[in-house]
Amino acid sequence: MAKNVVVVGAQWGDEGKGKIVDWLTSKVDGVVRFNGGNNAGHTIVVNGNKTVLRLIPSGVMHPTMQCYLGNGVVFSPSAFFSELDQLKEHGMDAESRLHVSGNCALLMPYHVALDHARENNLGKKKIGTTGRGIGPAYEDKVARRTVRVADLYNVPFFEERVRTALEYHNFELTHFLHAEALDPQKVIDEVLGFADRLKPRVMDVSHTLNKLMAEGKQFLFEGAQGSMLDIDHGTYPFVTSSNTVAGYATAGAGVGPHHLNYVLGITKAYCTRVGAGPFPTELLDEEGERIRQRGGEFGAVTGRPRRCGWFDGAALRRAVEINGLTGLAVMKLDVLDECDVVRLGVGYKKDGVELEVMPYGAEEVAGCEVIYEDFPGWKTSTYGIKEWDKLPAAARSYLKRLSEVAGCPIAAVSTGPDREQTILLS
Ligand code: 2SA
Ligand code: MG
Repeated sequence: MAKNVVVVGAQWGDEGKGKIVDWLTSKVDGVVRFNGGNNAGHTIVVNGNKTVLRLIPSGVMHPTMQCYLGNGVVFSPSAFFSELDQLKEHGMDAESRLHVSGNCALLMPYHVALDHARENNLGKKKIGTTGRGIGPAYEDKVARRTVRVADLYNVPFFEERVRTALEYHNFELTHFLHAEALDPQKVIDEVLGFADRLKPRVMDVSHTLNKLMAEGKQFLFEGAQGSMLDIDHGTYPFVTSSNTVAGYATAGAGVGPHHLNYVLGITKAYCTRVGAGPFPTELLDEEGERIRQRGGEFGAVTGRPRRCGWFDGAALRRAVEINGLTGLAVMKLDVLDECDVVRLGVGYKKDGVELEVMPYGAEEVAGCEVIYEDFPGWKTSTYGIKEWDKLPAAARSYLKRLSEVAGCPIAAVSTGPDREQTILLS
């Protein structure tokens, strides 16, 4: 395995990154999150109990793994400790293995209030956010009005910054969004209430990673959401508010690009999306419903049913380019086992012109028609298959063409939720 690996979603999130991260984690010394916040969602089973990780890296499941939250993450102390406490309830005490950059922007209670109020006001035009306050938290960071984790330990400074920020946000909440104002003192007390417990977890993550890398330690950078939700490259404005592409691992963790040796893109053998926005290969019929049921396609954080459709080659090709993907992991092949015909989107047509990659922006994507190639279904179970040669010939042709269309070799195929239910190709 290459030294340091970045794992990113190559679609709209929920590609199954958690399983791959869990599997790769056994080969590294630490796992690093570099973007997003508690809008990620990964369902895991701890001692027979289901729990959802949102902010804490999935690598935490390995009992000795060190986990880092880089500066690119928006950090909610309440979400962080409620996840840790849940893990503890299930018999896993992971607190001492988690390290949080002092430079993370804090995700504050008013960010959550703003997220909800804005979505309510958008009505039919809403983005379909996770309601966790992610957009407003990044907005404050870029506007240079945020408070960072390190600011919790300079109380007068923290208080003054929060009061100023809330003056601004309360005006928006009450005047534009018809929502309730928040009490600054309550917000200050609530968030400062986490400061003591958090203190031993705070470190200079960038410097620590650089020092450990110099000693030969290896890391896995765990991306959240997916490439088509990237703030710059996704289906804007139906995107999340951070960069989700592999390149952001460097800015969001504070390591140089030369440290990233392999970029693994995770894709499903089909496609899903949660929230609003264009989805050219979406299936609105029973076939889509069958995929949803067979694939268990419901949001891990919000429980929302995910929209389902065929694999989208134009979107994947874009993902290969913007991430510089070295290899693909194709997940959930077995979900397609019962399809009579499996359709593969190989490109788009817009105003009679063929497009190789998904165009930028939701408006541009909306007018695209998908060019499909149809493959006969294999109509036999691929569940749990561990060798390429044991796959039905029809499934192999489908995957070969998928890789060709994407312009990226397949490194792994997943045929079930367990670690062992994986075909390794490189
Ligand atoms: P936000 O909350 O501001 O990041 O939402 C903006 C858009 O980004 C999408 N988004 C996601 N899409 C898929 N999965 C995500 N994580 C959870 C999961 C989602 C869940 O893993 O299941 O449980 O519902 C995620 N996070 C953000 C979101 O749908 C908006 O389209
Ligand atoms: Mg998810």
